[in-house]
Amino acid sequence: MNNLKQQSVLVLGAGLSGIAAAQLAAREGARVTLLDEALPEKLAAVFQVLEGEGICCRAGWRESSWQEAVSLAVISPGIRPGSTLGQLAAGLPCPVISELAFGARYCHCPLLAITGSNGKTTTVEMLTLCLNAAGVKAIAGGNIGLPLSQLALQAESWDYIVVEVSSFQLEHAEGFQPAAAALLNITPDHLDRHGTFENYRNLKLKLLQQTQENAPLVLKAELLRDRVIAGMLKKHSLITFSAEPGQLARYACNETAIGRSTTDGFQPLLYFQELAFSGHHNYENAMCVLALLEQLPVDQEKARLALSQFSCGHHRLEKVAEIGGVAYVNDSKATNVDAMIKALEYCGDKKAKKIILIAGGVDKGCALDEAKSSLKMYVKQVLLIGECKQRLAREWQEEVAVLECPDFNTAMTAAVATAREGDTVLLSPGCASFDMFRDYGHRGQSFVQFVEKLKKESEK
Ligand code: UMA
Repeated sequence: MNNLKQQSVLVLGAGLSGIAAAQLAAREGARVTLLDEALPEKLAAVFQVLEGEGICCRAGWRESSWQEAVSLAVISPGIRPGSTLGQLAAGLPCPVISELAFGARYCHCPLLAITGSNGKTTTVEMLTLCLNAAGVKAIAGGNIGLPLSQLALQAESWDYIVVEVSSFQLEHAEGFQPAAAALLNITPDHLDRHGTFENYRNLKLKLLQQTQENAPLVLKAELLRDRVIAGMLKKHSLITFSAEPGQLARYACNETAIGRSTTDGFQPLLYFQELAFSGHHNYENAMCVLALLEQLPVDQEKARLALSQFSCGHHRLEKVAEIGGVAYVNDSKATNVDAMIKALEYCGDKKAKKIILIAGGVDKGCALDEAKSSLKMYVKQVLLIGECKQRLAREWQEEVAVLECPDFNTAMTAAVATAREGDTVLLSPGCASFDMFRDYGHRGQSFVQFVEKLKKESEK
């Protein structure tokens, strides 16, 4: 239902997604009601603006049902199925769609969707940079922070929107049909919300399954070893990539370069020594970008040059400083265990335990076993923070020295006291940040501020 004139639309959640969706529905001529569970004081300022635009806003919502007639409901990604608004959505007689799927209906350019457990934001940033460098106009949207509804509201137009897609946004995303889609990897994440790994995996796969007919689908070759995944995608034509030696993938690595496998052998495209980024995980992100670019009518050489110059953003394996021979690395963006393992492998030295790791936060219900061998191999001391520190201590204490800290500053102070020349203090929490910080950016910024203060003191 694209024509919303005189229709009644209910928007659930008044964060970035819900506000933009409500404004978009109103622009399309709908009568819009926006509901949020947060207290009225918190939303007063924004609700005043929205009421002025004719949107009916209700804060402090506590009922799990809705009595009035409604033609369509748009749900924000942060609303869990079991929550008050989640239950209200489940009981509605009308279609319920995610903000992602709703916004996409009104974005009039091809959408290039990227999902996965780790590396989504980096890959979206890489592809957006490459497209703009190749002379086409592209913008990054979705989970990266700019809802598609907000892009649809803007008068500006783009040749492509590169969309970061989260598993939350894929609930109720029927009808979201990007022009191309990529799946970087799938490792356990957000199981506190999705219940089982299978549910989480199926949501991620849904993105590939529902793309437009003949749309290019890019994915990590290893995923096809899983018979369920291979079965689910058997009707699709797939472009694979892998940085692991011996994988049969269209995009791969040799000792010196990232390249394309051809019938004549290996064609190098980007030499490692010319790249501004490093790490296996980033090589795979870059391969995914090359695979998507190959499908688009853009100047490939200009795009590849831009890709080689890409440097990773803040909070992702960002070396903040070196003080007294100790490196301080901010990897606050590692919000699951798999990302933490990648950080340990990236910063670690197989010959000696040189990492002082700060981990912990909100437990997302993921198995912690996989981290054990990396912790044992690379880590001298783990400093634990946040809600799940006791569980982490119990799980890891046999492999590595662990210390539970009452707050972030205590953990940082203990890290500085423990570190010796040649060591790395690594913030790679493997958990979400919401118990102690606004978000992972705030957590990373707290790390950076502490390190900058330490640096100033060391220079006195
Ligand atoms: N709310 C309720 N009831 C609930 C849950 C939320 O009323 O049960 C209300 C809150 O009071 C608040 C609003 O809903 O006012 C928040 O909505 P939201 O949580 O959907 O957040 P948005 O501000 O709309 O941001 C969302 C994404 N947030 C989540 O998925 C949790 C942002 O991703 C995304 O950048 C933004 O849309 C734009 O697309 C953040 C995120 O943490 C960065 N994503 C997860 C991740 O990356 O791991 C998936």
